[in-house]
Amino acid sequence: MRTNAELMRDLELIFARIQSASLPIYETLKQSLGEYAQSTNATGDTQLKADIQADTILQNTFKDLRIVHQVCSEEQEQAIKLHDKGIYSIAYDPLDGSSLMGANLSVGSIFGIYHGDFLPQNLVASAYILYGMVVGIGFASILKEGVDYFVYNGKTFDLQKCFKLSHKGKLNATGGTQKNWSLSHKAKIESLFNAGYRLRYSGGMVPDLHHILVKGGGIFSYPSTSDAPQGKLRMLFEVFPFAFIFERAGGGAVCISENAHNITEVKRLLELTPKHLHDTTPCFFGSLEEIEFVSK
Ligand code: AHM
Ligand code: MG
Repeated sequence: MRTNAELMRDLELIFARIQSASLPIYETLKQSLGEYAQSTNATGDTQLKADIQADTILQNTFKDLRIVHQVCSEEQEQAIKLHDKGIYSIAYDPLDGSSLMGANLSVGSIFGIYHGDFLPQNLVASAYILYGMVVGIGFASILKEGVDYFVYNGKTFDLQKCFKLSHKGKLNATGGTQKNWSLSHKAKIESLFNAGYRLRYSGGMVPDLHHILVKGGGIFSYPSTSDAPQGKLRMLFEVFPFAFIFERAGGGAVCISENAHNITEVKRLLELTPKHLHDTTPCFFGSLEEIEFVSK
């Protein structure tokens, strides 16, 4: 195992690479019109040209970093081995929510940094890049509580805030096709709205979860539905990194399994074991009060 000083140095190296990759990806987005390519990715989604460009930028970003053993991308079928003696595995979604680009909405990149193999217990840090009016980066690690948020000022990334969630928030970001929700999920969401929660859902996981972090609380859900019992969001590329980030911010992150009427099991997302790189899971991220409420 690494000492804290060694881990800090390694994470600084990886974070510097993420920062520098964010700028060419942002440039790519500014030149792209949300144009589709002729290809599909490992999950069968039609790719945008920008998905492929962002993926290539990130592959090149980590390629010569000797501490990285392997990387794996939402856009690739298999993990890519980089350095035999490397000790970290990095999983990333190069451009999450890319179908929103045509509508000129914000999109993001998501990173999970594992010491060893791609298992949630091995996560040592997570990051997301948000491409909006400015480029912002959230970063959390096992070395520190809270989620540091950096904003690019045209020259450097300045630390703007350390996000910590309140026990309870006001936002409700609800994903999935509503007609396919379970009755119990429908009832929970309705009672949150009846209690005064406001709907905030752009359809981009990065801006939607970032919004909750900025406002200090609330809940984001992408549940099990009758058409997608295992949800939509991928464990390695989207769910585990944000579960880690929400826990570091003092909130919770759970998987709720349910049948048409009732909850059958509630588990911490970071205790799940993926069988395949592209496995998905129902997921709930939020402040502790809301997570407790939806878990009952
Ligand atoms: P993507 O990786 O194909 O872009 O899909 C992920 C996105 C998330 O950003 C978002 O939370 C979710 O899919 C939205 O799905 P839906 O349109 O079903 O609400
Ligand atoms: Mg994605």
